[in-house]
Amino acid sequence: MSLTIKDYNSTNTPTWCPGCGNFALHASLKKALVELNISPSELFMSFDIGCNGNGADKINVYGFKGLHGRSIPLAVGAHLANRRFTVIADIGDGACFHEGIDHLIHAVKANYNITILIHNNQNFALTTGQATVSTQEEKPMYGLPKGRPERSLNVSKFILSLDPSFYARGTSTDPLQLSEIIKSGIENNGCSVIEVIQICPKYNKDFSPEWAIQNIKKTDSLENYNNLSLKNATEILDNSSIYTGIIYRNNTLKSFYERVHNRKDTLTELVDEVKIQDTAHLLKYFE
Ligand SMILES: Cc1ncc(C[n+]2csc(CCOP(=O)(O)OP(=O)(O)O)c2C)c(N)n1
Ligand SMILES: [Mg+2]
Repeated sequence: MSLTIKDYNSTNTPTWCPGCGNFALHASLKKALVELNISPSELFMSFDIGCNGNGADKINVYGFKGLHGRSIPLAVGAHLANRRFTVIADIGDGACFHEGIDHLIHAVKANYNITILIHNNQNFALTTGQATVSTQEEKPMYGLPKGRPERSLNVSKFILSLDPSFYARGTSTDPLQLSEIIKSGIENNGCSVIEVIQICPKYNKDFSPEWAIQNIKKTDSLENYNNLSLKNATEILDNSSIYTGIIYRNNTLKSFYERVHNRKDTLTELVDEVKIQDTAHLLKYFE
């Protein structure tokens, strides 16, 4: 029997605000999974803490919700243990670029074959809208009514500086394009970073659907845009318009397991090699 989106639906009531970009993101993800024919029992998702992480019980897959900023190492562990699973790390901008930024760097540099889905709503939403490093400079935020004093991080340029094997940017205002991006990210052999510019109607009111229509353009609309070219990718991130699509791919990079020599000829996964050890005899040393 063929898969449908209903196979991924859970019966839990969403806690997200009306109009939250998480609805669109989950719909795009489920559509992508159906079209790639990945069943709920073939997918592992790690979830973070935040509004994004509250999606953990809204999608019917194998999942684990860990500590704030730590969904990437959970995904890496799952991938290292069992490559039969498609692995996705779901994470917010706060978690990814503050608490867990070291894990992002590590995963991209190691080029584990996982997909990192960053919900970039430009704030710490679950804790009621504090500024993150991706919040626009000088923007008034919760606790900072006169504006944010720190400079922002250009997250796109930061990700590109890591020389990722795949970096794409989508938006929750275009779920069909986002679904295609997610499909390409999952199919990429390596660490795919997908940044989703996500509507947060409660704490980032400036980013409205109307604003998105005026300011967001697609790389597909550019003549001769080549996402294998670092030069093209760098130029596009300097543009005053925000472009969505696959920004950059480096398909010459080998994935982590392709570089681990001592596992090359092994047919089993690490999870198959787990042995049950009887440690009862050790207890006598503690008597
Ligand atoms: C180590 C740690 N620091 C801070 C918190 C408090 N906290 C919980 S959710 C959250 C905001 C998460 O923001 P983000 O990752 O952007 O996700 P969003 O809610 O915006 O989807 C924070 C700061 C925590 N739970 N653990
Ligand atoms: Mg956020």
